[in-house]
Amino acid sequence: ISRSLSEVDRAKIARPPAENEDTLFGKIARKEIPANIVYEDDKVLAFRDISPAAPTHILLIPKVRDSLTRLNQIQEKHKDILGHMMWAAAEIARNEKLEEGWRLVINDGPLACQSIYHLHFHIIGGRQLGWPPG
Ligand code: D5M
Repeated sequence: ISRSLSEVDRAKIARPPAENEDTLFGKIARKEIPANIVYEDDKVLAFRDISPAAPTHILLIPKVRDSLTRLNQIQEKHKDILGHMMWAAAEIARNEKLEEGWRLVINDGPLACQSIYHLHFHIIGGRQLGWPPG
């Protein structure tokens, strides 16, 4: 894909992969490629975003994708892991001392600029954030 395309244009082109198609975050979850990990338990992994949008920018993923490509695709069987991810996000924000304010973001699908189809929460904070987002 041409480098001259804007980030938005590239995100529009990106389409969800097939169920069995691996992603970068699958490789990070299996420790096949390095990441700056800030939190881990048996179900989830959190690491610093390689291209931070704020002083704190952490990505939180389920270790096993199990058809969790994007929020739009969640099923009833995912309720436990999604609840665990919400709890872990708050725990990470507390660890990062973001009590003055922070944001939890899920970019769901092409128009929201989702670029990696392994569900991930963005934990963003450490500065005054603007609203509405772009
Ligand atoms: O967000 C995908 C995010 O993933 C985006 O903020 C960049 C980040 N990213 C991409 N590659 C890496 C690696 N290797 N480590 C850490 N962070 C990474 P989305 O919501 O899909 O647009």
